[in-house]
Amino acid sequence: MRGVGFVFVLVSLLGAIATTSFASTVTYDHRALVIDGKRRVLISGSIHYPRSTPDMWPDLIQKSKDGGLDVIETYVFWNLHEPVRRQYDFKGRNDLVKFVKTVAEAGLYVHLRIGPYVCAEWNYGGFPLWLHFIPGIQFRTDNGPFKEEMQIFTAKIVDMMKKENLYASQGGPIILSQIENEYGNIDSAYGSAAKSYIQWAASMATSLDTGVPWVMCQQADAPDPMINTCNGFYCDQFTPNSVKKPKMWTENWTGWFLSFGGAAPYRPVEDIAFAVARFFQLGGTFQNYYMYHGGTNFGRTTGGPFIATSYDYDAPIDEYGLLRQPKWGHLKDLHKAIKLCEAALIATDPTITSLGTNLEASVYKTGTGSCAAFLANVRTNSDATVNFSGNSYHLPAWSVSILPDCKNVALNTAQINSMAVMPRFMQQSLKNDIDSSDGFQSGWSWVDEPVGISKNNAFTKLGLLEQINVTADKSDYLWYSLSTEIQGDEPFLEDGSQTVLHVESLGHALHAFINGKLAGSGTGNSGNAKVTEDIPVTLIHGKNTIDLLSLTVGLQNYGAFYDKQGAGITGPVKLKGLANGTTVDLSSQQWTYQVGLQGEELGLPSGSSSKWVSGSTLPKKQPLIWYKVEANFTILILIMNYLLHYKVIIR
Ligand SMILES: *[C@@H]1O[C@H](CO)[C@@H](O)[C@H](O)[C@H]1NC(C)=O
Ligand SMILES: *[C@@H]1O[C@H](CO)[C@@H](O)[C@H](O)[C@H]1NC(C)=O
Ligand SMILES: *[C@@H]1O[C@H](CO)[C@@H](O)[C@H](O)[C@H]1NC(C)=O
Ligand SMILES: *[C@@H]1O[C@H](CO)[C@@H](O)[C@H](O)[C@H]1NC(C)=O
Ligand SMILES: CC(=O)N[C@H]1CO[C@H](CO)[C@@H](O)[C@@H]1O
Repeated sequence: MRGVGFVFVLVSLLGAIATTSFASTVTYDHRALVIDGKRRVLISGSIHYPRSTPDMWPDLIQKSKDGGLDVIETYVFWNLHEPVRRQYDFKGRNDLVKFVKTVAEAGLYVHLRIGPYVCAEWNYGGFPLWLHFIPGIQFRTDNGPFKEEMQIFTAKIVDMMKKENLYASQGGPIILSQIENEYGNIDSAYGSAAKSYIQWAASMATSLDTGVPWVMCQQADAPDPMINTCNGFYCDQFTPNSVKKPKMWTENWTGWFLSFGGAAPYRPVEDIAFAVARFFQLGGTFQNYYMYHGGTNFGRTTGGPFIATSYDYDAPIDEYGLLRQPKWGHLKDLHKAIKLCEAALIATDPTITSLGTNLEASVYKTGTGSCAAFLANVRTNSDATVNFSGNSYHLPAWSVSILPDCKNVALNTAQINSMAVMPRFMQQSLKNDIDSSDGFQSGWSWVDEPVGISKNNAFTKLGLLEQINVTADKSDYLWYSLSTEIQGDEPFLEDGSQTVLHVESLGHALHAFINGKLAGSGTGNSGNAKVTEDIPVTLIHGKNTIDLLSLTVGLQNYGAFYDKQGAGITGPVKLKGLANGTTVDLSSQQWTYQVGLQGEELGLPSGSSSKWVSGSTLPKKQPLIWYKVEANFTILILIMNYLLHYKVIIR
């Protein structure tokens, strides 16, 4: 009888754990995160909720679980949730609570990286634009107005999670939270205020009393009890700043982000698997893939300058939610092999011995008989055969073999067993559609955009204005317009050289129109947003109109004082080589400004306007025009200006 009763109690306890509650305590020690008194080896992956749709979440999370993940990591995106000061949005793709609950339903843990600075190749690093307009504010330093706003938002998110009982301390899935983000990479630029800011951030976060540990990534001086963690392509050599803290890798880049004009990034799975295995070989116990699913930068959320709409990241789950093979499968096999070592990994530090030049063995051996070993060949181009515990093992170059029983190889990171199934994509080149002389795919429609000032919100001002200050990022577009009187009637000099319009801009792209006609364009790039152009122009006798259209292509998201980089045509703007041999500086003249385009006012980007025109001949070589096509999966594409600038809006 007693026996039966005992079994019954056990079963019902397990049932309760599986369906409702995760944990009660999360702490850490030198070896690992400790969940309910037990050290854990945890594999984590990043999925950012606004980079997919709520419909996709359950499938993405299930595929993560099937791939062997224990934890889903996400940033929290301040500018999505508080687009206007004290007006919050948690609906649709912004429904953070729903996302966390979806992860919980799959039985996985959550690492909630609140930041609220996130970088993340996200517009303005996640900060709402209104922050920029708070008098006296200085971002990410010991500054009163900034700290106040950062605290209000961080507390708002923590309270929201607490109300829904989502922290592990309340039986929920969240086992970790992050405050700030990679500040250690740039903090020297902020002088001594950086130190007091990080102290403040640590104690502010601690005071929110989440009941679970906080981390600061890339922050060597993270104050206790913050765990400092490593981000990078390799983190095996990393050690935390205290022997009381575990070795954790919070961003392992599975690939990289795509920039406009750049090649699609690719990181071979053999290399990621090697890096992960090395990390566990040298004492790591928590590892996160950045990204496990990258997804899409919808609307105008992409950071910049010039970060692409796709955030695929060459991740194990591709932008569309399909498994990327053999990446996903090989990492799944790797996770299985690592989990077979868990008992030994959490029990002790490794004993590391050399097996030859650039050949290394780590052994985790416990008093109770568990033994796991990792054998590494760190040579980049020569295989090796090593003797380990009396047996011989072949190690391909740049690989790790995992031996969960110190004898049999469960996996070698360079040997892929998982089947490669590549999905086939149908390519449809939109540029070809427009360029081809004989027709185009059916379904296109278009709307003309006027050149120069056309809206009644235009205003005039002496001199050239910085763009973000003027647009507050309500639009990517700002018109700078000017009328100038030319006396001579011959724009060419005697030596045959032509008058040029010299334009200098902080970025990110510009188009110059003279008397309504496109005269020239210029773009910066992801490394240097600035544009300096000398555009040959033909002026007429009398009044000439100069219309400069300046474009932002994703606001800067990274670097010290990134918020102060600015954009737009700040000058000088000059007419050089006029017929009378002079140069005229137009910079401090009276300019007329217009924020945004008429097409935006008409709601063209949402696709709902009735202004769209269609026909069998697509207009070409117009100065400015919006084009739209809707495919089966409702993609709306707006293309302007001979495809010099385009955006994809997926609804
Ligand atoms: C490994 O051990 C065998 C004998 O067991 C020996 O013949 C061989 O030379 C050793 N190899 C290396 C690389 O030490
Ligand atoms: C933005 O405008 C404010 C005044 O409204 C000015 O103090 C500041 O210098 C401007 N910033 C830039 C980058 O031009
Ligand atoms: C040269 O021509 C420009 C444009 O017509 C005019 O603004 C400027 O005053 C002229 N300068 C001289 C020295 O004639
Ligand atoms: C759109 O879907 C229909 C029916 O599902 C299919 O016949 C057609 O080929 C699809 N068109 C494209 C461009 O994929
Ligand atoms: C230190 C560093 O370069 N960190 C980068 C890690 O990867 C993320 C995502 O690509 C970037 O946002 C960080 O800047």
